[in-house]
Amino acid sequence: MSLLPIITLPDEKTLREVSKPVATIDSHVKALWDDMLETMYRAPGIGLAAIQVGVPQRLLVIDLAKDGEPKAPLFVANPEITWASEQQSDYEEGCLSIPDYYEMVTRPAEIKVRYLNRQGEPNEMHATGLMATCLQHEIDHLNGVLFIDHISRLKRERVIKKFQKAHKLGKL
Ligand code: GNR
Ligand code: NI
Repeated sequence: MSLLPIITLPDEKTLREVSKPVATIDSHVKALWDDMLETMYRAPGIGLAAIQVGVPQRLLVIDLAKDGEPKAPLFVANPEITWASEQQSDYEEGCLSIPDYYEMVTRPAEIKVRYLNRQGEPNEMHATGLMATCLQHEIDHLNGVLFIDHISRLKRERVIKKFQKAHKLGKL
């Protein structure tokens, strides 16, 4: 297992890529999931999409277990949202690819997701609360979408500019 570097803004070239479905759950996919999980735990974060470590495949990991609780990793490949509730909910989101920035995002409160699990079997889950938010956040990453795309254009452009400026200053 190894820690992978997490890609952050201003690298939109990578973060805006649309990831490709995986054909089979083989040893390479499992090794990548394991590295992503270790990277996510270390960050720390509650979810991570493969594109955040530079791999444009439709893979993600989530673990919502709190400190001191037993780990509860969820390994997801090729997720598809098959149903979303009319009811919306607000959650203050952050992203490991946009460090130290948090904003309220409104999304469907409940969703159903079809995906392949670690055994390569099709599965469907009904997610609510933080799991619903986190799954939608991660599935967005697979489509090149960031949580700042769900906030006002003014706030989005401001945060992107801040990261562009910091990057240029760091490179001088
Ligand atoms: O660690 C994370 N926390 C979080 C909090 C609220 C909504 C979404 C998230 S996901 C984020 C990790 C991340 O960037 N995943 O892509
Ligand atoms: Ni994120």
